[in-house]
Amino acid sequence: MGGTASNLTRRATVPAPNDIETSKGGIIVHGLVLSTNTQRVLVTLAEKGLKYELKPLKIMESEQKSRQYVEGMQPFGLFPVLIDVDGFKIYESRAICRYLEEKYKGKGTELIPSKDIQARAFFEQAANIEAFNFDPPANALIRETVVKKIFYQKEPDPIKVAQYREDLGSKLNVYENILSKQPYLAGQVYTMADLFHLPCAQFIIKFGDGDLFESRPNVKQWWERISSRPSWKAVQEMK
Ligand SMILES: N[C@@H](CCC(=O)N[C@@H](CS)C(=O)NCC(=O)O)C(=O)O
Repeated sequence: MGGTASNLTRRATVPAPNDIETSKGGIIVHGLVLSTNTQRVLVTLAEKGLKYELKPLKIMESEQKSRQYVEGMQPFGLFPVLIDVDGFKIYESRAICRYLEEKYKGKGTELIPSKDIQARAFFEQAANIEAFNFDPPANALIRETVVKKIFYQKEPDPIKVAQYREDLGSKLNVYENILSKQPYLAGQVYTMADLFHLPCAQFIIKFGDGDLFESRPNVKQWWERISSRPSWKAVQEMK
């Protein structure tokens, strides 16, 4: 679920920021299990073996657009937001994931190479591939095929769907080439760059455009490799 065009001027009755933020000393995620950006954080927490509490937002009441939330949690009125055990608060899903990796380095899977400078550079390259090549057309396709239908009860525009499929397909052609030479986007090992793809790719597959992945053998194998990890299965089971 990408950002929706909720009415920014609508104000909901929500708990005061202190109530929203209250932590019993554990990690708190404010978000929704069906949100792509929340799932990105949840799968990172699973890979790191970290316990947390997911506090669902009342989106039907536009809680994320309330003044309390915008002022105290996320200035753009979006989610997820993570509050760490010491009260440290951070938003933007990819930034949250990177923070968790740095903060809990010794725990669970190492998701960002830290010792080898070239491996780290290849990770950054792969993370940028996801952010600037995969995410824009993937999100556009999800907005047209999923968000429009579920949140606005409107049928997808077939011309737009065809355009977004073509945009994403042309990027996945490059993925196909990269993944013919290495099993993961950054090289030989699974990294956070692969993980970042999981939520949007899963939505695209689930809502009828899985052929974009299936029809490219190396992309298909990569998808099977990254989506069969217990961390992602655990997030899927939360729905
Ligand atoms: N770049 C942000 C995007 C956050 C975002 O768009 N979140 C969506 C949920 S997946 C949201 O808050 N939608 C509610 C709205 O637009 O009001 C991130 O990665 O955290």
